[in-house]
Amino acid sequence: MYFNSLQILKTILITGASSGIGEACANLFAQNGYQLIITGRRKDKLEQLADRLSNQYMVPILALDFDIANQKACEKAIQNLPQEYKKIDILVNNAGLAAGLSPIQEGLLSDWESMIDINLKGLLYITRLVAPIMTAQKSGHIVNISSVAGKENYANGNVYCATKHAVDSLSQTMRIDLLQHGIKVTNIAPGMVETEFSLVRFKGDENRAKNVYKGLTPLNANDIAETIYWAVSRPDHVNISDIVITPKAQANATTTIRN
Ligand code: 8X3
Repeated sequence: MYFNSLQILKTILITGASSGIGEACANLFAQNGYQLIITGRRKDKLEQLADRLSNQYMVPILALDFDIANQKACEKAIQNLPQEYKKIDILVNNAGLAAGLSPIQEGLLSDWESMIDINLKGLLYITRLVAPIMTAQKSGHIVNISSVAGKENYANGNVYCATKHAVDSLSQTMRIDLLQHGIKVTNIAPGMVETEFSLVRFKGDENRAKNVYKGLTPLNANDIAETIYWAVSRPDHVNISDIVITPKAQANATTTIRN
């Protein structure tokens, strides 16, 4: 695929793109000819991804490494976008994490704060900066990555579930606020997806992380990327509001069947 400056490419901004669902989205959208803005905290991984995808798919890619939990850093990144990246068609609010799995009386405040700062405040900081770009264009699509933990609660999920419930709620209210501006909002609620998610939640404990998916086939990051791609590639008059997606072996947040 070759692009020249006369071709108008759609631009997608993906947060948390250095691994997992974000990386899979970057890959799939680059493959389909989108211009990418990828953000994350891990500069090396982001730049390697940008190099690989721009070589493989010949699309323009801007890699921005900053901490989404830092409001000033978000502002600097979005306000200083190069001219050719200033029109953003799709925002995928993907950056997020689970930290810890402890009962409320034992949870670490630092874990709670990082989940609130990234999953909730970071999503809001980026949305507050990108939504006005979309309202000025009178077009755009925001995809929020929530979770089955944003639909239901499970033991020890407390603050993680609360942040994902908040994302689910924000998807609903964003859809109302942005309706008159012609902007679509899609909420995606994945169940078990095997990425770095559990490794991060259990602070690098590989055995604990592996046990989460033991005896079942979890979703992979590409399953979610394909779902997002499908949702944003519907005809203009169609808005996909909300998708819950789980492995075949998972009925809801707390019910699985394992071999
Ligand atoms: C990830 C799904 O069930 O581990 O958000 O919370 S779950």
